[in-house]
Amino acid sequence: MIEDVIGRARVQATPELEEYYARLAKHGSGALWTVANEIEPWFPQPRSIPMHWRYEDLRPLVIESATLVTGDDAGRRVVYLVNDERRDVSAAVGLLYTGLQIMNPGESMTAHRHAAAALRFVIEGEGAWTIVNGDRLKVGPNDFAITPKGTWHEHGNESDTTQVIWQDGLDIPLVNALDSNFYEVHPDLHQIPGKVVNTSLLEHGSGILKPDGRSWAKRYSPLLAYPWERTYEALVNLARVSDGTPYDGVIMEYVNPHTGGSVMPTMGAHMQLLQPSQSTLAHRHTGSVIYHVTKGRGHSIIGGRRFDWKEHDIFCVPSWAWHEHANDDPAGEACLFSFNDFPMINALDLHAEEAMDANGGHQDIGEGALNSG
Ligand code: 1HN
Repeated sequence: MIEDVIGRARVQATPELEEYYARLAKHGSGALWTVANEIEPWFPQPRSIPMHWRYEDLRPLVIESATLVTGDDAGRRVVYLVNDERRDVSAAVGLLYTGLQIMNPGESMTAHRHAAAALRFVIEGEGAWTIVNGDRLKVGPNDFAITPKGTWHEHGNESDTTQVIWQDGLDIPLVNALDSNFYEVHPDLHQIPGKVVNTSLLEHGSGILKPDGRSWAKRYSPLLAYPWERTYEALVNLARVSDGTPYDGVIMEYVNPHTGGSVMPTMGAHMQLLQPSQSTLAHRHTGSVIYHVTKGRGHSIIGGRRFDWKEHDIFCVPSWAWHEHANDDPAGEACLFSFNDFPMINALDLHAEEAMDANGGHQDIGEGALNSG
């Protein structure tokens, strides 16, 4: 890619240079000016495209998978959602993975752990449980749970009648891109859970108090499950006193109660509420986001394309793509769950953000893309 700009690579190829490049290649080398403009874009060039996955399309296919393979053979029975431009790394957007996992009544999966971190957002079914490092969590629709890096985990469905479907979110493409992934099957195939269910919620989930004299040195949240009722209550309470942000409406982050920071070092998660007929302003930022429509119907315009969504649909916003959301229901609110790679973007000081102004121009609203925060 030649750019006729001073300060950018603008060498025209000649037969002499081509012959020189061929000799460099033989020695495991190359001329920077042939690739410099590609590897140093003026602004982010995500390969991922905005995508929308309709639950009504995917649900029958997910249910079909439960008759095609056993949980034991599949390891986890998951239909994963993949970005058209990121099939090579099994990512839904950027370096984030997501999928829909189904468990039949009475079924359970074996215990394992990996360097990739995982999160779950429950879609349907009442009997789901997961054991994370010995803590048995019971989770129902719209509950959010985490399986941080290196924690032993196994899941099941104790219902006699209904299937469970939940959304998995993982940072696997990231961890693989960093060549840092490890995987282990539990030596006993199963953990022995503690006697009390949802221990982490009883210990760390009060929201206003933290246990005295208890230290927590790990990099992830000691709270492993975030029930929907309390999430929704917090959101509605905030909506009574705040309009939230112009770009996202009333939005709250699931936090590590010990630090107030993100739930895990690589991935964060939010729940947001859009008031009846509310539409937000467009902005763009570095970092990738995967949304799950928890409630309501509306649309988002992402990278200039309109996606009409309804309950349980999933869509993604690639890094640096303009996006805005609208609740199209004049009578009811809409809620969006989302997870992202912001903790990592922030840890690496790569956050940049711009707002679109009324004339379609843009305005920096971060610390400046090339300044250090
Ligand atoms: C995993 O461990 C689970 O434990 C789900 O439920 C999906 C996708 C890729 C790698 C590991 C699970 C996964 C996964």
